[in-house]
Amino acid sequence: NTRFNALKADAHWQQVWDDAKTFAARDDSPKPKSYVLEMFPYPSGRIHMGHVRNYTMGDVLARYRRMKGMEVLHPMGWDAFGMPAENAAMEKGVHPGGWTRDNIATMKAQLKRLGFALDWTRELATCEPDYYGHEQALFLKFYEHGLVYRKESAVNWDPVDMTVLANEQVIDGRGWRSGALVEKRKLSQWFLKITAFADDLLSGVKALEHWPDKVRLMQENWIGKSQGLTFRFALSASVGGADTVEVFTTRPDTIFGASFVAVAADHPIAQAIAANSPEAAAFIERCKQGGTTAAELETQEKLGFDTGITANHPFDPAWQLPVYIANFVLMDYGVGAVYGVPAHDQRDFEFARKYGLPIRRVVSDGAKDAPEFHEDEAYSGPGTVVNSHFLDGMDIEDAKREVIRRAEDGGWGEGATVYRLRDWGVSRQRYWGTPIPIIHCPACGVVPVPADQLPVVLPEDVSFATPGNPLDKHPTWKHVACPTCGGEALRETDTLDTFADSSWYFIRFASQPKDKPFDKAVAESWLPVGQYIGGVEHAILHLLYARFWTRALSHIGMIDVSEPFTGLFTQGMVTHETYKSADGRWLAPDDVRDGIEIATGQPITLGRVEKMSKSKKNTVDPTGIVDQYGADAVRWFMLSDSPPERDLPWSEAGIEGAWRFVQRLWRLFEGAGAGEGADTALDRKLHQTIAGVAADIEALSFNKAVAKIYELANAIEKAAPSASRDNAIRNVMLLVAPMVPHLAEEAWAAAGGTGLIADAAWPAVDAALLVEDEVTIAIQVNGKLRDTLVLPKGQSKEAIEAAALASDKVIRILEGKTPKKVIVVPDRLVNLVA
Ligand code: ANZ
Ligand code: ZN
Repeated sequence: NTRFNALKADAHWQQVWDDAKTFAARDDSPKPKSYVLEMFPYPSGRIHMGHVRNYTMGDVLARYRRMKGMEVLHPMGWDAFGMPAENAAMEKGVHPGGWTRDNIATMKAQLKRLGFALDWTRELATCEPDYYGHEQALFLKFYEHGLVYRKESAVNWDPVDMTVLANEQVIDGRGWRSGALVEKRKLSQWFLKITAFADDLLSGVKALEHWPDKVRLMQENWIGKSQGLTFRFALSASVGGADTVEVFTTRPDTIFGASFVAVAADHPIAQAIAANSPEAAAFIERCKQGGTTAAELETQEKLGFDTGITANHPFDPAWQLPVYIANFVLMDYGVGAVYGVPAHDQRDFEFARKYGLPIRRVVSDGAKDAPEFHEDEAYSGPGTVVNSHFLDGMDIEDAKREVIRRAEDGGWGEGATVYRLRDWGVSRQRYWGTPIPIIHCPACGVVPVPADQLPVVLPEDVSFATPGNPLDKHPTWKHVACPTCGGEALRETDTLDTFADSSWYFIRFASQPKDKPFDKAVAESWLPVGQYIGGVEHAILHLLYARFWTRALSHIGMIDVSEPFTGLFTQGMVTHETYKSADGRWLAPDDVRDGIEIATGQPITLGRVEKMSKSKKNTVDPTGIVDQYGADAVRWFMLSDSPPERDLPWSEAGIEGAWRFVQRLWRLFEGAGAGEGADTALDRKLHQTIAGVAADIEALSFNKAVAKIYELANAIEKAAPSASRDNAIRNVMLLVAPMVPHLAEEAWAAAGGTGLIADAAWPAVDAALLVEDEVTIAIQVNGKLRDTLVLPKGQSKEAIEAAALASDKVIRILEGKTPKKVIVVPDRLVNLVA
């Protein structure tokens, strides 16, 4: 017996696959095509265990499908633009490009070390002009077709650093570096018209049956289709020439629960009041503080300014509602004004508590329908309308329709289908992104960069020494001649949201000509991605944007695909114990041995098992582990211990167990000999395992496939030498080839297999061996179990009866008498009535 030398085998076979371009997908292949894709990584520095788990799953499926005779596209690339590169530039003084490309080199080597069956000939990085230049072309196509427009919109402005902040850089309303209170600023920004596809994106996601239900639901909620009503309240006094205020609601059923009307700080009514009231003006200034995210707005203290004006309730003009200016009402949503129903909306509830406004219940959840509301939070669930005159007793949905009908009949409001989804603001005031290919000319206005001037390349010589967008500060880059009039003009210095880069990379993987983003026919021959695998953290935005981008391309006739990913799987996280030192510092696994902090000799406290993260120091670097145990043991462990959708707790014991099993398989492979004769039970076990493992891999139930392979290995180890046993061993090589490919190649070569096992065919299943061919039949006399017989399956009633009557036990009980009646249930039981 020899030991499997994993490190040597890994290096050898990885070289062989590389040299032979084994996993390069052929566009012109006659085989059926399959596209397996894992979400491409952001090159942050090093590969982490989460990547390893994600890519191992995809790899097993890709290798399996190749063995099933498919032409598989399994590519890899880099989502290479983004803020961490700029942060590194500011903190370490390195260039974002250099930092990113170094990380790519490191991470690529790490991935190669794991032996993934990736088509590296199609590798792409979104930060290179040969990728983002095509993205600029697509942006301009969208522009041409009216799917791109420019609009004023609020950004987070850091008044100390004098820079625009991304939402994640605003922490508790303050800039992450300066600590200054963030202000809302209006800037002219580019938008993609995702709302034009709202209904289509919604009906599309409902039909994606190979997506997790929870992801579908998240997308549905994000799109948020609902029936709304826009209507006008008459005002007690006219303001700035208006004597009504228009509001938007999705809950017209709650109209009798209204206790105030509120307008946004930049609403014309608020502006008109501020013109004559310094207090109102000061309040409006105050509203400009704080971040722009929905989460920020949700948690911010709700503040209002009573304008002194009132609004008449539409169903009772004598009922006067105070009109406020409020910080939680947004100008760019609905019509920038609302009516508040404290009992049934949490924001309104907090507002009413603060300003002593009535809280009137108008929806009963069954248990409670008293008019006064004493709960601690608003009730926004379903129910029956109460305390609401003609709406009383109606279900809320019927009540909505009724109020809309009356508003339309009375001519004071209009119902409409509305979506929560907003257009996609893609302008980012940063350097490390795709330059928006637009030129602003004082004479001609907005001028798209002509196609023959693409790509608009990012300048390399930029400075991060002072705050602000380096593109804007660059001495020459933005100064260009207008393509239309030739006059002096300026380039757009905003770059595209990096979600744009990941919205079409899977198309570029499928087809990457030099002169255009993709070739229609070639891309269509691969798309849609049949199986997409990634983290649930991308369940909403990335998937929605990619679905939109694909639809937009299809809308303008560039590709005939609507849904980019027909199968989606979201894998669980890799977790690890956490450790804390005696004085409360997080400790890395390497800092701890047997409950003691190595450096100090102090006992540590064991924390919870949590997702591996740098902040908790509970990460394990995959490369160190691969160097110790070999790629196959790591791959096997990633697949074996937990269902793929669940968390996988990393443990030393787990990886060691995987390593031992790899060695055990090696000994098993070595133990094949020149056995003779058949072992039908083992044949049957083998074929059941082949079929079972195939079904499990197709269903991505890798841990179940692994369990079946363990069982088969046990059965082979127990079996006596036979031709069946040798055959089973050879087949195990094929069964494990997608999971532990280096071991499988090594064993295959040693056993004299032809070619690479990666190219071998998945073993065929003999259907006859899948069924158990013997059955156990119960023999009863007068309903009492007296004996059991093992008979070949499918015997005739007569044969079963004869066998039962021949049973020694039955003969003894019947004492020579002929039974009065014989009941036979084939393959199951015989009852003799004596
Ligand atoms: C009355 C009401 C009663 C509301 C109730 C909700 C619950 P979704 O469903 O997320 O689209 N709203 C409308 N325009 C707004 C704006 N510009 N800024 C802030 N809030 C605004 O939200 C629609 C609801 O958000 C609307 O329905 C409105 O409050 C509020 F029990 O009207 B509702
Ligand atoms: Zn011009």
